[in-house]
Amino acid sequence: MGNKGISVTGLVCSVVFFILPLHSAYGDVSYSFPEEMKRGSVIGNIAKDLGLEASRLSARKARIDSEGNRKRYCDINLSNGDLNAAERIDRDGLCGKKASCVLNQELILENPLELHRITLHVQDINDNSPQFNDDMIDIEIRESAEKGSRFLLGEAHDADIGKNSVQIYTLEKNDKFVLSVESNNVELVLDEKLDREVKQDIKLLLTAMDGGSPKRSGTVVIHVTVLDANDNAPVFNQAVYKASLPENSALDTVAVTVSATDADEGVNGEVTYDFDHISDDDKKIFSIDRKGGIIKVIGSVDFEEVPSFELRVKAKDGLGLASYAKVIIEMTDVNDNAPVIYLKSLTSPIPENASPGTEVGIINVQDRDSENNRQVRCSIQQNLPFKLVPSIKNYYSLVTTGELDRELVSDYNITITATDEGSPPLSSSKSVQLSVADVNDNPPVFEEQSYKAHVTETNRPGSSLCSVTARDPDWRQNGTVIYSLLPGEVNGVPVSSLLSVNGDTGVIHAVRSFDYEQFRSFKVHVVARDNGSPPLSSNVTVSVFITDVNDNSPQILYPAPEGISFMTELVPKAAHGGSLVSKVIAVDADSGQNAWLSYHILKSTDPGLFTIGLHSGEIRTQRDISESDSMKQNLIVSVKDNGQPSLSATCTMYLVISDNLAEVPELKDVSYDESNSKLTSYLIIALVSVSTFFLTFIIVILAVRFCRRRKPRLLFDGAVAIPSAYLPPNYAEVDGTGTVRSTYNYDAYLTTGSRTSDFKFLTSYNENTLPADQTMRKTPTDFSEDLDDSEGSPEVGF
Ligand SMILES: *[C@@H]1O[C@H](CO)[C@@H](O)[C@H](O)[C@H]1NC(C)=O
Ligand SMILES: *[C@@H]1O[C@H](CO)[C@@H](O)[C@H](O)[C@H]1NC(C)=O
Ligand SMILES: *[C@@H]1O[C@H](CO)[C@@H](O)[C@H](O)[C@H]1NC(C)=O
Ligand SMILES: CC(=O)N[C@H]1CO[C@H](CO)[C@@H](O)[C@@H]1O
Repeated sequence: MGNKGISVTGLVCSVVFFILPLHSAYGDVSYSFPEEMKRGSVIGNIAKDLGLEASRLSARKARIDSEGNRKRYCDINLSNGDLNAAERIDRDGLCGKKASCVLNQELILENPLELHRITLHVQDINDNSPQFNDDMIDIEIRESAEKGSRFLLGEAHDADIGKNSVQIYTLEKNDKFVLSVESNNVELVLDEKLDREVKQDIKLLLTAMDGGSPKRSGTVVIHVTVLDANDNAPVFNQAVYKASLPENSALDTVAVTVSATDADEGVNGEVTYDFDHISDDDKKIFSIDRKGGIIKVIGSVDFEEVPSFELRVKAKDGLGLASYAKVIIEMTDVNDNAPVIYLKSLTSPIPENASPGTEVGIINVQDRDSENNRQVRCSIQQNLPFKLVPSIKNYYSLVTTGELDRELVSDYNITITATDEGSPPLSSSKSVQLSVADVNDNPPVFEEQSYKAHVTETNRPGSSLCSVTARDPDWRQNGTVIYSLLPGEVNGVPVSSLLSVNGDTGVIHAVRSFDYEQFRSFKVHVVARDNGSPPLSSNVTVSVFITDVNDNSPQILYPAPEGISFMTELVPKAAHGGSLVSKVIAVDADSGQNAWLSYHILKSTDPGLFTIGLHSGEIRTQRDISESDSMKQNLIVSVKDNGQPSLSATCTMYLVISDNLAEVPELKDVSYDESNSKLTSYLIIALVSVSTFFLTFIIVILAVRFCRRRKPRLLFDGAVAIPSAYLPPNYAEVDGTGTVRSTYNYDAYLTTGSRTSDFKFLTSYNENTLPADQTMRKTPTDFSEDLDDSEGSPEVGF
């Protein structure tokens, strides 16, 4: 075998690729040549290489043979000794992955038979590209695969060998995978977690490249399918849901709909909703639809109770991944609360003299709604002297706007109306009762401007003359009227001794009998005073007119009554008939008819001689005086007034028919007893002295009483002071103005300070009392008669 030759020519072959004959000392030759030479290509000249004569080759029947029955790869050109490629020689097919591909051929020569071994070294050329088994590599990777996971890929094949075989793999650039090639294991390594939801299919181009020149490559598509894992929790489309819901919304009103999506597939992506940690209260108000995420109202929602709700909702997928969102439901206010009025304070009653602007009450208004719905306006009805003044916040002061007058309106019903500004507005009202307290602001007012009373004289003391009435519209004691007389004097007489007024009823009584002849009318002032503090009063004039009664007998002034003086009239003897002889002069204290006097001769010595003028009282002769007429003529003349019944007086007229008084010796017969007259004078003087003494005594007593602090109340401030202590028990107290302060009867029956004295002082008030001068002119008999009269009038009580 030509092993040595091969080794010798090995270097040559590597340097000069083309055919080189390998000489062998013993006639072996080897050739090295690339595969895939065209048929007929000259491999080498074997004749030359073996030192044979080319011309003789044919003769020697040179031929190429192969060992055994193997294929013959080359032929010999007998004409020139070239060795030609008998057919295409594919190294890859003949030798596969063998590192050297050697074909053994033999050259056979005859004449002489010679056998030469020919070794053919077939060299590889890069005639094959790397090739993958399939066009596409399908890989399924679960998205939950961890980083670094490896996935084996099939390797690429290249029929060539050595550096013409697959040298490098390259992976299309991507961010998920890298390639790992270790000892022919080509692996896909996960470099970053997959997310099916981002990219479900990934296609990558894998290229295998050989090291030939030029390089050849083959590719395959790696199809990565990312399988789902429940790696996605549901995701709400809002982190916070805000909704507003009017309060009092009907049941089943949708408040808000939450929505979450889950990127996963199938059961991994099925989202259900629920509340998360919800209070029991809220649970009664809201429900959530598990599938739809619709939050509905199932209870009553009241803004005033809960103005807003904050709920957490949970969205969960089939395998339990959950996420959460917040739901804020703001209630919107509806004007469903009417304002409420609270009366915080009230000054009632309020005095009627409260000045305008006085605060009488404080009102507070509250509305549970909010915003405009709680803006409240307050008002009271018109035409009241009150108004509401807004104060701090929702407080109002109720103040007066005008003068109050309890006598006009004593109670007010103030209706306070509060209205809010909602739409529609709600309102409520409250009525406040306010009463007005009385103030003594009205004086009593008499019903008439003045009063007139008519009373006949000699009236009974105590009889009522008239009554006055005054009204006072004030309340209780402020309107209680008390009547009294205004102190004063009438002709020097205190009015209290004339009249008294019943303090309660206003009935005016006569205190004593009036004497028309003393005064015909008088005026008093009656005061009506209320009981307020301070009291108010007014007064009215009461005119008392006294009407005359025939209580006075005619009084004969001339001739003077018998006993005081003795008078005679001289009638001249020569008097003719009709001549005026004398005149009876009489007066009557009464008036009118009661004082219209008529004169009559009751009795005469000679009835035919004298007449008297019926109304003139003139005594005239009826005829001429004759000698036969008696010298002394007495006439008893009666003087009558015209009252009903009439009163009369008589007198005796002594007439002497004579021309000379001296001629009347019988005059002594008719003259009164001188001593008797003197006795009468003494009697008068004595009486006057006693009276004077008595009066003085009384005045002294009075003075003493006044000096002692006037302690005992005086019954009258008039002429007589009587300590009330001495009054009988049922005698009423009489104040200084003569007012009887009770309904007790008042008795004019009065005594002096000493009860032991029986002297009835009534005469002081008796109508028979005359002025002192008149008294002086009275005869003792008159006086005693007067006393008798008074004794005889016991009906002084009334
Ligand atoms: C005031 O209102 C009350 C009840 O509303 C009623 O009884 C009373 O008579 C009213 N008074 C006046 C003066 O209107
Ligand atoms: C009477 O008026 C006075 C104020 O002048 C008042 O203080 C008093 O309360 C009133 N009396 C009554 C009963 O109203
Ligand atoms: C009586 O009334 C008049 C007015 O009516 C008044 O001027 C006078 O002062 C009053 N007198 C008394 C004492 O009250
Ligand atoms: C069969 C064959 O190739 N014959 C060739 C041998 O060589 C001569 C001359 O060099 C050629 O002319 C022939 O064609």
